[in-house]
Amino acid sequence: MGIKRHESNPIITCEDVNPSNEDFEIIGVFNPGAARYKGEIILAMRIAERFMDSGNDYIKVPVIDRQSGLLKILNVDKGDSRYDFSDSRVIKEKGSPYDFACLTSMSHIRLARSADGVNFKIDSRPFIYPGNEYESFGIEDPRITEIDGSYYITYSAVSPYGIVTGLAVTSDFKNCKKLGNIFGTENKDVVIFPEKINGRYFALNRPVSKSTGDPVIWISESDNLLYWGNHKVLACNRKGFWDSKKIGAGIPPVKTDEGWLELYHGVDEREHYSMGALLLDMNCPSKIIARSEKPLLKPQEDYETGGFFSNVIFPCGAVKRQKKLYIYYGISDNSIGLAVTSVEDILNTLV
Ligand code: MAN
Repeated sequence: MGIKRHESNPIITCEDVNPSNEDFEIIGVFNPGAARYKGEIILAMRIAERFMDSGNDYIKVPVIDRQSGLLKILNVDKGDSRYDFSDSRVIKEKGSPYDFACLTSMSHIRLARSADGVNFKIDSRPFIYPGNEYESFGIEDPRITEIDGSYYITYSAVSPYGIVTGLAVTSDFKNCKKLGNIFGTENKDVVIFPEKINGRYFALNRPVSKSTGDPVIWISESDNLLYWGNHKVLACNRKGFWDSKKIGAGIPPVKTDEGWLELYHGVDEREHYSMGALLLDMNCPSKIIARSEKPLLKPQEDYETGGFFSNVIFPCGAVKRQKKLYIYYGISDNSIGLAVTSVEDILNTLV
């Protein structure tokens, strides 16, 4: 059967979502974590918003004030030659060693619910909103792992301190509790395995070294989901392949008869994001058994090669439904796509 994009793709777009604030417009609904809850499929989606433009001279950047926790506007003069506006996602300061001075939008996490995994009803209010000083530029890219009836949500928290990974937990998808930062700066793309292995929890994560080394996937262990250690490199980028520049974990690993299946994103030299798979040893997940030589999904449809930041396939969640695997992926920082396959079909592609 292979892997098939759903005919209704993109299944969720900006038009389907109402802004969290009357001064905002939605510029992206993407990179969703996924879970099964009481017979429904739930998506935790990243919603990116910006102030509606009121003039041509300034970019009104939304930020959360680090002291008060309230929303405020940072006005950045479009004519200010100190800044570089060439990347739609960020504003850079020319000559600065940092990747960005601030973002052009602010993200929060919103839920969508569905009985069939295709048609979703979207909550009108945010589920997790940026609030503390580590989240002042927004919170992004949620992944959900169910462990013993609790749903743990990891997300990237962005602020002038850098990007860290926060953890939140819910048991009913109504109330949610933030548990703090589980990985420090610069670390994101954190996915937690759904059960203990040899008595310990495991998580994949993606630190970015500023000294030397490319962004690659690490694996870490914990006794309690809050404190992580025994960090090891799991998988590296591969020169000459579709994942040559950087890689990051995508969905929380899925248990299969042959080991743990991880769907991850890889970026090539053109800055195109594609999806591929890793198969990890069941009892020793720091050991790779097999890996995709070619991407399982690469940007090719019109809606994938356009968008806010084009050519991005960014999986963050998958659920099993009627022997199929429903994979939810962010499309070009703009909308949500669904790809349907089976675990067996993916395993058959791995070498
Ligand atoms: C980074 C993150 C993601 C985003 C991609 C593509 O990896 O910011 O949220 O989807 O870049 O822009």
